[in-house]
Amino acid sequence: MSNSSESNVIFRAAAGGKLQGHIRVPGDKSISHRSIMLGSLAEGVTEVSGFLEGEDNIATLEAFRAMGVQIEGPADGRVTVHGVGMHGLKAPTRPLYLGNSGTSMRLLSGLMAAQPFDVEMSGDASLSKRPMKRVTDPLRLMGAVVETTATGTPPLKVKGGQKLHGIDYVMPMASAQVKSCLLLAGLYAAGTTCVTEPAPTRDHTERMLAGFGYPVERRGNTVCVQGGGRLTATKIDVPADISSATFFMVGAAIAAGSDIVLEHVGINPTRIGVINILRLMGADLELRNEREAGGEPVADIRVRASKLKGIRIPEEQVPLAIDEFPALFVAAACAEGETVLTGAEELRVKESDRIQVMADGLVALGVDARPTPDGMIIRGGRIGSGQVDSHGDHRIAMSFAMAALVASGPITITDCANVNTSFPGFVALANRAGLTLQAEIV
Ligand code: SPQ
Repeated sequence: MSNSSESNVIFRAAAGGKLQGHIRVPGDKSISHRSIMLGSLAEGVTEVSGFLEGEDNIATLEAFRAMGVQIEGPADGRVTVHGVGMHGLKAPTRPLYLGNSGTSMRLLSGLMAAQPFDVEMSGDASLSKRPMKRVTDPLRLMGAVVETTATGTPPLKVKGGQKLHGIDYVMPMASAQVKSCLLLAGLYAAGTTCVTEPAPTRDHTERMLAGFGYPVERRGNTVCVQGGGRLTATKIDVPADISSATFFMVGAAIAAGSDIVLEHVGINPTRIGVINILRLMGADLELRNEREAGGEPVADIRVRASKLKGIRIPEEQVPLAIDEFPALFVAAACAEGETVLTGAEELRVKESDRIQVMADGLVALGVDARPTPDGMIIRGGRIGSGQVDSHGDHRIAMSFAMAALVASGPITITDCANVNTSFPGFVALANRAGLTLQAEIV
């Protein structure tokens, strides 16, 4: 799962510290991806502010540039997308390289299935191991022609010129990427495409489609679009990413004396599992100045240190906090008593196997962490000193950096280059907030 570039990065985090001040973490990764995709297909010019200039989002942006879309920026989070309309994309002259980004590949597969040209999509070592059958199976039911490797992994080869038709699809897993892929393909399909999810997942695609003037129908856990509509350019203000804010929420909750305010964080109800779970554990979190920005609810979040207790994590919270478990495992390691996570087998197919990799790292630091097929059992206690391997997974690297706040000695974290996929500037911001963290290029 390591980064494909030749150099890599080691984090050296000194033990101790507390988090303080007012900080704004970078823009939401999921919303930033979608702003480029829908902006490109819209009629008119879409202005995006707060765009996440991380490697994953740049991969999406470059893919659309390669398909003839004129995009200015990013500069200070501002991007201007000159939309080409639903049928204006051009055949790229080379395969689309999507780096580490599962969202780019899975959402693009839905859009590419409906284009008049062939496309090949590839990724780094981690993305090349991630399951794609979850999108290629339903896309084929819609009439798409898509090839993967024999094991259902990238590269994806999508054959152009197919006529798609709408389907009624019941997803076997709670996945916003699968839902979004099918809705995006559904924009081009004859008739209606409906996707039913087993549990609510992030709804940024649906919200943003509506923001671009595309009708989306919701009935309970089912969401439907009619093919053949148009998107009208708009302005998008991307809120700070709750998944990036999570590291600071957990750090402040566990480190005595912490008191931090995280500004302008997206608190979409389909993303706030981390707030719900931390509150159940006894964390002191206050949402201030709740407001709306570009169709998404936002708030400033104040977090003060408190005594955490172990809990059984309610399964309905799992899809609402799916990317936050690496950090939540660190919170559990600092809580009194046992924390039990179940129903989270999806964690095994992220940028790394987040159950195994986090359990290995916690055990290396002396924590009683026992992985299970669909979760983890963690008995809180002391976090020791040592070296852990992030396996090239950005969220694991940043979670262990926060663990150093309460560790008995320094923590060294290897294979951290991919922090730049979702959180450029993490080291500087973490140091400003109170961590003592050095990044060393090796
Ligand atoms: O893009 P990628 O690599 O899949 O990123 C991750 C992450 O931790 O940043 C997952 F590893 O986020 C996904 C998230 O887990 C982003 C996402 C989206 O934007 O639609 C949805 C979730 O994935 P899934 O598989 O549950 O649909």
